Amino acid sequence: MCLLLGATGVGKTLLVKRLQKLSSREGKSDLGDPPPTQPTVGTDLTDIMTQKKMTIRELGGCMGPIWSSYYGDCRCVLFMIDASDPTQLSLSCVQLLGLLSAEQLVDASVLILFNKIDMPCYMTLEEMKSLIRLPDIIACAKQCITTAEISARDGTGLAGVLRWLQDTHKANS
Ligand SMILES: Nc1nc2c(ncn2[C@@H]2O[C@H](COP(=O)(O)OP(=O)(O)O)[C@@H](O)[C@H]2O)c(=O)[nH]1
Ligand SMILES: [Mg+2]
Repeated sequence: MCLLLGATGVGKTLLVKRLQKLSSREGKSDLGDPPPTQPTVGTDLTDIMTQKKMTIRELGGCMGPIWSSYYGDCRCVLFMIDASDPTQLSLSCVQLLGLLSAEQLVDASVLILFNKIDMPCYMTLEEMKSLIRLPDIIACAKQCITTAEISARDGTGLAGVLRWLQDTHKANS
């Protein structure tokens, strides 16, 4: 089970829809218009078919206080940050520190996704790294942490996310 976490509206639901489409079309890159998404109330499960079936559980952003009740058998975490919203960055940083310090997630692999880089005024990876002191966070964390810049809207970086999921899945099974 892979958890997909992040504040409300960062693009989690759109990402899983895109990954689902991408994995079922094997390499054809035209994703088409972004499908509409509804704010996730509670939690959504999505199966992604690659060589093996993978289940991604999205937890709605408003469930932040009880995310930890889902950490039990989780070896893989996607944590999403909205790169176009400076006002949400401090919340995301606190959420990230919280999950990295969770006892149950010490063995998990973590992929931090900076989404919405198609927006005209997005923060670059370098800017966000220095704003939340990401190198220090990564150095202190017990988990193996990877970062990626993506756009769930236009598809930038999504093939890399799929590859990371496959590799992590293989390593854990
Ligand atoms: N411009 C842009 N909009 C996005 C991107 N990803 C998601 N969105 C939009 O952000 C809004 C919230 O997306 P949603 O997937 O419901 O966010 P969630 O609350 O994290 O599940 C929707 O209107 C999406 O179309 C992106 O990469 N770029
Ligand atoms: Mg959602």
